[in-house]
Amino acid sequence: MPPLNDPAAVEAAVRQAVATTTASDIHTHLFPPSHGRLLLWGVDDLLTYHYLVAELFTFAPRELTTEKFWALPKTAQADLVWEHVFLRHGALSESARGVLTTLSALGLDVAGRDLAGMRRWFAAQKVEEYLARVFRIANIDYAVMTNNPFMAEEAGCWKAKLPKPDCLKTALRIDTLIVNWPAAAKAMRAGGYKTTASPGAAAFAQARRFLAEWVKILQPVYLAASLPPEFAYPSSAVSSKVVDKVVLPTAKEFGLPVAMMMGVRKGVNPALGDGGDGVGESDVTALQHLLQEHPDAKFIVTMLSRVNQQELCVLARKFSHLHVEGCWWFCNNTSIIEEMTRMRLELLGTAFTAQHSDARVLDQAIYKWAHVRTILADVLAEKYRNLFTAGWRPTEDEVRREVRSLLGGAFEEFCKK
Ligand code: RAT
Ligand code: ZN
Repeated sequence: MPPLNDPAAVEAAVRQAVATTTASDIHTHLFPPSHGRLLLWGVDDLLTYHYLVAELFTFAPRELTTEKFWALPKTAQADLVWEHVFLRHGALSESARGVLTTLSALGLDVAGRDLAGMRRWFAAQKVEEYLARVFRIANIDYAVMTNNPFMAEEAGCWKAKLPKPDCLKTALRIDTLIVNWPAAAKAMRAGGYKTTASPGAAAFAQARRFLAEWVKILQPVYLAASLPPEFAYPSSAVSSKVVDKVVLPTAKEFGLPVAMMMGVRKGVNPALGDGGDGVGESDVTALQHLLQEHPDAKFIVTMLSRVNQQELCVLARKFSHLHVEGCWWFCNNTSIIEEMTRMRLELLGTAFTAQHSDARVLDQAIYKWAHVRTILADVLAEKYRNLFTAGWRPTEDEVRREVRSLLGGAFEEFCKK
């Protein structure tokens, strides 16, 4: 393959590669269609996404209380979001624009503002075919789910061995174990494990057996947990002990990376449900100590606070057993994705994963990937322009290789090594 000898050809190759390279979506909240109502999809689920519910209450009149809202059926909740966020206030946020990008990509006429018509269109879709269609439009080969054995409904589906399509991979989610030992112990007891509410060696041994059972059931790509800003390591807190005595030994035994999503302040406003969580600055030295003390474990990390991003990148330059991924949740906004992606490229080259969709609603995979591809193309075009000025002449294949690295290739390499 010949080197690209003029800047316009380089830019065209970059834009083409970003637009057409298949991505792997390494963190979502999707479920197999066989798990029934756990898999959210369609316009009413799109409109009642918790990001949009939180936004609704920034606009809603005082009389609309969260109690009244939650008591409504889903279609009525969706109507309220449509009315207040879209019709009355212009749909300017990232999540609102995302709904419009998604509907347009599906061929629906959003300019017509015909919510009833869109509902009729969705009612005619069959979920299995629709899932394949969404993956095709988003151009993703697979999505990693979030599989929580501490949630009885989810656990029941796995125990019943319901079918799972190959394009959905599993991740064993263990927040409860790390941040709420009494609740985890109770859930494990319900599953027949002799875990006591007070943590100790015997209970930890049972927890390891529990995780081993779930590793066997799920065959996960990684173990995962979201952690509060206060997470400290090492420390005398139970969370630190659980990491040492249960999580890391399990990860090492089965050769699984530990994915940590750091910096979420849970339930800042519980009345908003899933939309009620906030963000706080994490202590990045907790991660540093984990990396220093466990060179034989692998960590995949994203952080929620914008101010943590540079420290995280610097750690990834120091420790090859750390993989940085995604612009998570409150960082999943155009301006912040752009800034983070540029900084990560400058500090790490392409040895990171640019984004995960975090889709809670199947259809969201469409907009989350469409939006990030636009930003990635602009940032990479700039970087390749600078390289051209410096005299470097890449080939089209090399450009494609680096784009794939950012869209899942680097993640797969990291998991293999
Ligand atoms: O982004 C979200 O939807 C959050 O509610 C969380 O699910 C977060 O992504 C997480 O995985 O904890
Ligand atoms: Zn998530």
